[in-house]
Amino acid sequence: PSAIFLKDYTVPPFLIDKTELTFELDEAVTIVTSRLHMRRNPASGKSTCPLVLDGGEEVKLVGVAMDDYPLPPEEYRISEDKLIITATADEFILTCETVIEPQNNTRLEGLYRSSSMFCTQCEAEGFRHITYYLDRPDVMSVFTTTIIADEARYPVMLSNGNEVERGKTDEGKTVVVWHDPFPKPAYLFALVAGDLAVKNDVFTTQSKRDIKLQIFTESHNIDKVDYAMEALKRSMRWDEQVYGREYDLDIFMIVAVDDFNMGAMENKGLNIFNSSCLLASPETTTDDSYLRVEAIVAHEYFHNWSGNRVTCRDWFQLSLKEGFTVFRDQTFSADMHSETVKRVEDVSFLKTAQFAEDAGPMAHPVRPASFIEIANFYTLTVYEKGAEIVRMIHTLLGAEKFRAGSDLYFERHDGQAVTCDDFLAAMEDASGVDLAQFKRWYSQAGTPIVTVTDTFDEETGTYRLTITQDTPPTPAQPTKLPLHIPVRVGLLDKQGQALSSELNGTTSEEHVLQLTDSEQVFEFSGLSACPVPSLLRGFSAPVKLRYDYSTSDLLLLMSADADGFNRWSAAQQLAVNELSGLIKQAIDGQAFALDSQLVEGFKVLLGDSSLDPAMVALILSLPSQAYLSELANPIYPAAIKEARQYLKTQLANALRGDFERVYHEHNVQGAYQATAKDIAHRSLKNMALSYWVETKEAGAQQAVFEQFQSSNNMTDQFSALSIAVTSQHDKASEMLAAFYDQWQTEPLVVNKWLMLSASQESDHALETVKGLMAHPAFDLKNPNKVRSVLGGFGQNVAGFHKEDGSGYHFLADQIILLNKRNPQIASRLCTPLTRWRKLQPELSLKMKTELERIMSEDLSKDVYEVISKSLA
Ligand code: HT7
Ligand code: ZN
Repeated sequence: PSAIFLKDYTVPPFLIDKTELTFELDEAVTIVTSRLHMRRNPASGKSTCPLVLDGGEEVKLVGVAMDDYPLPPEEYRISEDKLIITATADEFILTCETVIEPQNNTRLEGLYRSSSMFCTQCEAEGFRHITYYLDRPDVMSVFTTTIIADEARYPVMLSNGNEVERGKTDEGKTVVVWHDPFPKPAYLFALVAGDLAVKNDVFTTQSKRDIKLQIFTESHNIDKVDYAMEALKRSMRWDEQVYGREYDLDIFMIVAVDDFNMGAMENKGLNIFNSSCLLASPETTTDDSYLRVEAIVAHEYFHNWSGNRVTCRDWFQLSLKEGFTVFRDQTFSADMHSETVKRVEDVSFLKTAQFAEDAGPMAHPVRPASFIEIANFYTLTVYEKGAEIVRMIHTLLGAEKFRAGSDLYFERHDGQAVTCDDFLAAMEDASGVDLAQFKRWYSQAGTPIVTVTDTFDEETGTYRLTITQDTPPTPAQPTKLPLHIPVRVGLLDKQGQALSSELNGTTSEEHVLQLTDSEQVFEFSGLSACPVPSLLRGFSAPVKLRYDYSTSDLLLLMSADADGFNRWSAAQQLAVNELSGLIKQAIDGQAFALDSQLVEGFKVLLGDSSLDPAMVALILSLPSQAYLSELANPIYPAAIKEARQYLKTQLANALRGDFERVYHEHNVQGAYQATAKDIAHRSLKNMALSYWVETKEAGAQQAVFEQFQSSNNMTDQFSALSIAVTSQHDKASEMLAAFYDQWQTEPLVVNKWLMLSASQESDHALETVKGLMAHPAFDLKNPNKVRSVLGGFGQNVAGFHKEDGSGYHFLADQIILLNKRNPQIASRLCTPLTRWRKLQPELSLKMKTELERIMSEDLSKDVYEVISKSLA
C-alpha cells in the first residue's frame, strides 16, 4: 500500500451536479442504479482526461451507459477497484448498475445489515462500496434517492432530505423517494430501511419554523430515546443562541443501530448512531453514558453547519470539521453542566491519550501531510488536539471576535468544501488578529514542552517568568519551529489571595502571555513579595508544563487558586510526584515508604461542604494507570499498578472516617435524574466508597454489596460492581454473575459486564477473556462487543502484560482474525501494541515479536499502516 500526500492535491477533473440513486433492497442481493449528471470541471484545466470512478472489490458492475446508450466493453475497464471510462463528452449522464451484498458486508462501510435493518456508513470512503462514484469530499452533488423494498419487512425507508414521493411497483413493492436540496459529498449520504419504531417531536426555530424531529430504533428500545430527544432540542437551541446557526431542512432524523464502527455519523438530515451513544434509561445507563449521549447528539447535530453546510476540501482537512465541532460540543456540555468539571475531564483525556499518540509512532499533525488509509486518521490528534487549537483561537481573539470569525466563515463558505487555512483566514479577517505563526499548530506534530523558571526582585517588586518552548521530534519531523502559545497566568500570595500585577501596561489578576519565541521573559510589576504562579490556567494550550513547584505551593494552589482547573491540576501534580517515588521503589524492589502530603489536603477537601462535589471527586481521583504510563519512560506496568494501589490504601486508611461520612452524606435519594447536581453527588459518593473499601473494613464491604443490590440506577449499581472487582471484594465473582443474570437481555449493559469481566486482574485473566469470547453474549461481528472485551483486557495489567507475552500474542491473534473482516476495528485494536518502544525491556521485545508476526500476514491497508509505522 502506498501513501497519498496533501501536497499532491488537485481539483476534481469532473463534477456531479445531480446524483439519482435507486436501491432495490433484498435479502439476497441489492441492486443499485445510479444516474450521475456529470460535466468536466472547468477549474481543472483538463479537457481530455478519462473519467476515473472509485469503487470497491465487492461492487459488481452489471452495466454502464452514457446518455442512456450502453457502453461497449472496449470503452471502459475496471482496474484496482476503479472504473475507468476512456472518453467522455464535456457534459453527460452516466448510468451504472451495480450489485452488492449488504448481508455479507462485515467491514460496516458502505451499505450493510445490522440486526434486521439495512443501514449505511459512508465517511470517509464508504460510498465507493455501494457504487462507482467520485468519492471525494470536494465533489458535492444534489441527491435524489429511490428506495424499493418489501414494506412488510422494511416499513421504514429513509434517506437524506425530504420524502417527496411514495408508491408501489407492479410487483407490489413499496417505492419511496427522498430528495435532499443541499449539495453534499457522498460521505454524507445515508440510507436506512427496517422495521423500526419512532419517537416524534417538534422543534420551533428562532425564525419560527417547525422542524419535525424523529428518532428511530428497534421497537424494544424506543422507550430509551427521551433523553436523546431532549438533548437534541437543547443542542438546536444552543446553536442558535451561541453561534446563530438555525437548522435548514424541515425534518431531522436519527436512527440507532447496534453494529457500528464508531460513535455516530452526521449524514445530512439523517444521523446514524451507534445505539450505545443514543439509548439511555436510569436502570441501564450510567451518568457517564448519559453525558456521552448528550455530547454526541450535540456533536452530530452541530456538524450540520460545521461539516455539512461547510465541508472539507480533502481528508487532510478533517480537523476543519472535527476539531471545530468537538470544540463546539465541549462548550455546549460545559454550558449545560459545569464548565470546570467538563474542562478537567477533557484535559485529563487529552493528556492521557492524545499526548501518548503524539509521543508514539503514529504521531501526526492535526492536518496530516500524508496517509495510507484515512480511516486511521480519525484520531485524538485530529479531534481533541484539533479542538484545543480552536479553543486557543477563542482565547487569542476573545469571545466576541471569535463569534465574528465564525459568522464570517459560515457566510463566506456556505455550500463549499474548504481548508483549515480558510477557517483561519476568516478568523483573522473578522478579528484583525494575526494568526500567521499560530498556523503552525496545524502542520507541526508533537506536544510542546513549556518550561518556566522565575525570579523575584525585592527592590523593584518585579516578578520575572522566563519561558522556553521545545517540541520533540516526531516521525518525518525531526526539527520544530516555535509555536504561538497562549499561556493564561495568575499570581497568588502565600496565603492564596489573588494578586493584581502589571504586565506590558495592563494591570489585572490574570494575564494571557503570548509565547511566540523559543525563549521569552515576562515581567510582572507592582508586587510586594514573591508570588506563587498559577500557570496555564484552564489548560490554555495543549502543552506539557514544567515548573518546579514545591509541595507547599501545590497544596496552596489546590486549596486556594481562583482557577478551578488549576486546583485539580495541582492535586494531580502532587499525586504524580508521590507516585513517581513509589513507582521507583517498586521497580527497585524496595518496600514502599511514603508519608503522603495529600492526606491533609484531601482532609480539608472532604470537610468543605461549599465545594462542588463533582470537583472534589475529580481531585480525589488518582492519576490513572494510563496517564502514569504516558509520563513514564520506560513503562513498568506492574510497578505503576502496585504504586497506585499502595497510595490509595494509604489515603484510605488515613482518612477512613472521612470517606465513610462523605459516602453517607452524598447518597442521593429519590428518582434518578441526570442533572449536574445529582451526578456530582453520585460521583463523590462512589469515589468515597472506592477509598473506604480499601480499608477492608466489614462495614465498607457490606456497603458495596448493599449498594449493588439495592440501587435504583445503573450508575450506583455499576459503581458498586466495579469497586468490588477492582478492590477484590470477597463477593466480586458472585456479584459479576448476578449482574449478568439480571441484565442479560440488555445488550448495552452486557457490554459493560464484558468489559469489567475482561479487566478483572488475575493470573488466569487470559483464560477468562477467552471464555468471554466464547460466551453466548459475545459476537465478533459487533464492534461494541469486541471493544468491550479487548478494551477491558488491554487495561488488565496482570493479563495483558503477563511476563510470558501471552497477552500480546492473544491480542495479535484477534487483530489477524479481524484484519480482513473489519479492517477499521482491527486497526484500532493495534493501538496498545504501538507503545512497544516505551515498555520495560523484556516486555518490549515480546510486543515487538507480535508486531512482526502481524506484519508477516496479508494485511488490509488499515492494519498495514499502523503496524508498519510502529516497526519503522
Ligand atoms: N464524522 C463521523 C466520522 C465517522 C467515521 C469515520 C470512519 C469510520 C467510521 C465512522 N463513523 C463515523 C463521526 C463524527 O466525528 O461525528
Ligand atoms: Zn465529528
